[in-house]
Amino acid sequence: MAQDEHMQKQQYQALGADLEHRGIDVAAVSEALKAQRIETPSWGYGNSGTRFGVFPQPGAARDVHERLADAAQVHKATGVCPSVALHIPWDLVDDFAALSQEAAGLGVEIGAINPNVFQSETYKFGSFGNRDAKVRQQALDHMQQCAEIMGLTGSKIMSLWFADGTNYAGQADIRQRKQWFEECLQATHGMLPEDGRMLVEYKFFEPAFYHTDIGDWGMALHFARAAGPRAEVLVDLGHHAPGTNIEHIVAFLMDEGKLGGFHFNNRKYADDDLTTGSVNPYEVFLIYCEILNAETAGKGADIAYMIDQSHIVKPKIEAMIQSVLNIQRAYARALLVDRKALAQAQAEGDTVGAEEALKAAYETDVRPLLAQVRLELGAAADPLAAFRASGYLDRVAEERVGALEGAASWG
Ligand code: RM4
Ligand code: MN
Ligand code: MN
Repeated sequence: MAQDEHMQKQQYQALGADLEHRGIDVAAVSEALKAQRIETPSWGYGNSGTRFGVFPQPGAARDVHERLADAAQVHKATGVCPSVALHIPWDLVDDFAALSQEAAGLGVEIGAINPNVFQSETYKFGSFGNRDAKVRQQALDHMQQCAEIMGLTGSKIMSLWFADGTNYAGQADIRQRKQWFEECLQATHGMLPEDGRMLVEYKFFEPAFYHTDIGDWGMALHFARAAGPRAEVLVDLGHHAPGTNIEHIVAFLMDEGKLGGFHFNNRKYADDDLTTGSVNPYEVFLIYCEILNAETAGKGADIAYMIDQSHIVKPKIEAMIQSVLNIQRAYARALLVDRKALAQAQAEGDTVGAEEALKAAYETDVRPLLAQVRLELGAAADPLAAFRASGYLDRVAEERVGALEGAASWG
């Protein structure tokens, strides 16, 4: 161990010297990395699957209490994941104030509240877009319940995703549904606690395959504006058509002051919910570059960085830690971009030089810097190794009897 620590120190010093030489303020970069926050989702810790099957894992969390405990392990190892998003009713309990206390005891807090108006039979033809006013009201009642849960848990964010849409041409009046969405989102805005805000997520297909009521970021932006001042857009990385330039969307929304948050994950084909940065780590880096560009221009925003993943073949806690590490790496590298060199290359029409300014940062091995940041945060220099060495998974695999049954599945 002492040997490892010694190596880590040496690597950090070498990297630090290189960065200073490149004119980078290492102390400022470290501070920014220490302030980074990434929220993990309760639903990433339980058994889940695809519509073809569910492969239960030994020790997978069986209820919200165990999901919080697992999330606390991710925070302990990484030092940057102090909050946990809840999905209602998957995480419904009788006493949310007590749940909040329980979370605090574990060293974490309740983050975004995610209403669920897509699973019950009633919502077969939609929630806010349903032609039946009684169903729309039922969805609104659920929003009210979620707003109350925000009050009880101190959550500041209601995170909204709708499965609403149609499967066949002619199935419904799309224009009419848009208006119902506007009305219902406005009503939901009125339910928010005083210090709360709402995020509107979009997705271009699935489970509806002909049209989805909030199909892209432009529609989400429209609906956020229609809902009220405390509504913003949520960008889920997996919710775009293949090839979409997500960093462009990020830049656009930040300039409009309407980027509220992210659901980090990665995809190869559809809404795959794979480990963030596993398929395309460069994309995550470019997203952070756009965020930093907007921040530098005085267009910074209070962005909720959340993970939305469902781990099917990987052990869940390890997969979550991996995601956090990938996100940290992307941010760290973006912080190393020589913005002056980039601006100069842009001004001179030097396309190669501009791209090279990004690549120089992207190709830097930031692992020693992040290890140092984690040590300073009181977390583990190597979170994955530390978690594996902790024996936590073996322990819960023994304790959590029945974890191999009762699997849930969603799309
Ligand atoms: C959706 C969307 C939502 C998530 C559900 C489980 O595809 O990404 O954010 O809450 O899945
Ligand atoms: Mn999502
Ligand atoms: Mn999704």
